[in-house]
Amino acid sequence: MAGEPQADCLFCKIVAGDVPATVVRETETTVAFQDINPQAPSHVLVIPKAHYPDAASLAAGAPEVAADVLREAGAVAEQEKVAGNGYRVVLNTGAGAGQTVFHAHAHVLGGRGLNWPPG
Ligand code: D5M
Repeated sequence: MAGEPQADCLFCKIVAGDVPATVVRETETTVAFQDINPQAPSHVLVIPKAHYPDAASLAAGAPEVAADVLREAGAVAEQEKVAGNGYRVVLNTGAGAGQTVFHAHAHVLGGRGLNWPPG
């Protein structure tokens, strides 16, 4: 069922505490933790605790939680002290766009200049 934990999902295992992560923030509906392969001096992932495969399905199935994820992305940027110089929130959607973990997540990147267009 939409939103239910998936046994084979890495990020569901992080939510459950079965895989370790460096958690920097947590709310009733979200968890934010350090990306294991950082692409910027500050690189944090914000995920919904509920399982949705990508941001679009999250927004369709639980729009209030999608809003929580975006709100937390901003809170992470403030907490990481990267908000002042600008930061980027990335929602890779689909393998062709670089999505490798099919549990919705927002990358929050900052602490360096970020080029446009992205690669
Ligand atoms: O982003 C998936 C991201 O998830 C990618 O930047 C690496 C990160 N990742 C993968 N495994 C872990 C663990 N165990 N802890 C923390 N971060 C992790 P995507 O947009 O799907 O390419």
